[in-house]
Amino acid sequence: MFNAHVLELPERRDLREVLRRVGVQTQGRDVLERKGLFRAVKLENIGFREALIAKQEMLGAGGDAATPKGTVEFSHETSDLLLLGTPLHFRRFLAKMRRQPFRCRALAEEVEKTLEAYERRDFVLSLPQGEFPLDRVRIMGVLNVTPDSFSDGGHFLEPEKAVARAEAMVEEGADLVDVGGESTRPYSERVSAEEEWKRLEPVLEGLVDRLGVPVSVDTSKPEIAARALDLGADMVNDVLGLRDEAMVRVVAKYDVPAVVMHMLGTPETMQESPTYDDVVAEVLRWLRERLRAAVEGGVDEEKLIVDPGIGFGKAPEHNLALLRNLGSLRSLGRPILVGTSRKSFVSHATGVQPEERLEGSLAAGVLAVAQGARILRVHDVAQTVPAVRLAEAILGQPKGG
Ligand code: HH2
Repeated sequence: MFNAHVLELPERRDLREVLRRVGVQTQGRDVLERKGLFRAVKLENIGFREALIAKQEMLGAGGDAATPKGTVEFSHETSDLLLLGTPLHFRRFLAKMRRQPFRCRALAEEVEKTLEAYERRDFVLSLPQGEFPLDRVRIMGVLNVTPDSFSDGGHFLEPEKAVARAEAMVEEGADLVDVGGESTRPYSERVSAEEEWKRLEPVLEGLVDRLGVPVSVDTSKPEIAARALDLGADMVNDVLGLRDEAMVRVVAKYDVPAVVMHMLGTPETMQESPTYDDVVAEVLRWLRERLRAAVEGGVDEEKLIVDPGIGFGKAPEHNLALLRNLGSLRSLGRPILVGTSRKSFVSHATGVQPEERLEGSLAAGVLAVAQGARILRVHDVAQTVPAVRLAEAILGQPKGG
């Protein structure tokens, strides 16, 4: 018999490899690469005229498009639109849409930019001390200099213990260390800038320029970020996602990388029955808007990292949906950072006690890597490193970011 079998070819490089093995010539390979991949692009707030034209053009291009019933009845002013096709279909579609009236050209440009962003995989962060390529998954070790962090609060309040823990994480394989002086766990209380700096200063002094890996400061206060950067920290991790304009100014002024994390509300309120219609689309929209505002505020886009904010203003099902669809965030064209480590959704899904969340955290982290995450923020560095290295070995080259 013929040994028929279905191949899984989600990425361009997977298809390229199969074509090579089949023995297709280089020229034919380019053509087949445009035909052998499938992409689904969802758009929101499309006017009915643009939706109808897009549907017609995508069908004409050989793909297809889904619109709600109301679009053809002209009963919706705006609607969602789902475009389905191969890169070849999209290429033909985009060429046609550019020549169409209304907002068709803008639609075509956004679709083209998004498809390109999704394929991107060559991320390099430029740090004060040099380049930090994300050509492999980087492990960010968590160091909480707080009395009340949810999993390690109070363990590293003494600066010597904190510095020793950071050094141990580097020994274990951490590629960077994230130091925080304020807990952001649900319902946690904000601490004053004085208190936060009192915790951070001696630890940062003991780490910067000594640790051998970049140091990130986990803070939402612009004045703390500025002080930490003055002391020599390399980047900012802002769980408020640069929503404070003053934080945007600090990141722009120091020209350092920054993590833009999604959170619904603030730590005090975020777990009061968070609701979304479509959590993936809403997180994506929010991050896109924050990226736009940061760039408008003078931040170099190449310095920004996105994070869906697992556990921040999300019910368990929202965390699972975000992790299941993490690859969608690649549409933003920025590297993805994820923090699943020891979070409560692990217990919710598996029934384990809070101190037994390691295995679940690793599973979630590895699945995030399979979908393109480039930085994992973890407490258990020693255990995460081999899990991630194995995932990378199975996956081959990195799968976009
Ligand atoms: N999670 C926590 C804190 N900071 N930053 C980013 N970018 N992504 C995350 O998922 C993230 C984060 C919460 O974890 P932890 O630091 O251990 O707890 P606490 O906030 O209680 O200190």
